[in-house]
Amino acid sequence: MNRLKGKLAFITGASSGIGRAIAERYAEQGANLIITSRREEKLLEVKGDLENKYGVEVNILLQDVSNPEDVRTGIDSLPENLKKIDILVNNAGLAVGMTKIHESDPASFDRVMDTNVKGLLYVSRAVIPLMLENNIPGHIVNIGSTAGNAAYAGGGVYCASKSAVKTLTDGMRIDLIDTPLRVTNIQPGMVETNFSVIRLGNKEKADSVYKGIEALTADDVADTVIYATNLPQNVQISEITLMPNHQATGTNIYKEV
Ligand code: 8X3
Repeated sequence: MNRLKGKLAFITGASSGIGRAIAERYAEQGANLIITSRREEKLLEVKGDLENKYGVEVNILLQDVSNPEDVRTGIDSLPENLKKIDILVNNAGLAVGMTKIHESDPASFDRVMDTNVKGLLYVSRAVIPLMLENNIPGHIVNIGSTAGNAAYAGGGVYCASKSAVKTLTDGMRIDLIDTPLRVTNIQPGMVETNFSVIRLGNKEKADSVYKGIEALTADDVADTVIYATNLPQNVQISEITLMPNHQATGTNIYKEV
């Protein structure tokens, strides 16, 4: 049963990777979209592609989630019909490098925490009240990570940011316990996207991360988001952890050599 047709989904970081795949899966189900990112050209490309393929309405919102003013004014300026958001997917996130905390550039701490943690908070702070005011039985999906369950070498800050996503998701679910809103944390393990290219600075290094293991694809993650948000209103998935077949935990990975 398709409960997503005609719904309005707001997806951050939707110009590429997991965010773009999530946008496409919602469009495929007949949902209309608001997609956000800092990259207008990319957003326009996604909009054109999804509108052509699926005949849904795709609205773009240019915003840097780590800038609270940008987030607030961007969402305030949406026309009334686009303020009736049914599903918020807090996807925007990144990792910077694989270095020890005491050897890292302090600016990288800000980049990771400002996007993965504070960005999620700013967007949620703006969107959740709209769901409540409009009596919408909304759904908040936060994209966490297996990295949120335990730290690994060179990943201290990124792992901490995803631990925060896990705790914030639980906090939101508690805050919204007496409302129809549902809150879900999706925790993917290894997913092959541009994530590692951005993190490590080049494609060769990124390729070596996924060598010897069939990683998840962005579509695999998107399917899980669709599953969690298409369930009947009385079903609230608190957390889904998904990993490739040969990954057992965030740090136990079997690679064929
Ligand atoms: C990203 C997964 O394995 O790089 O969230 O930490 S991993």
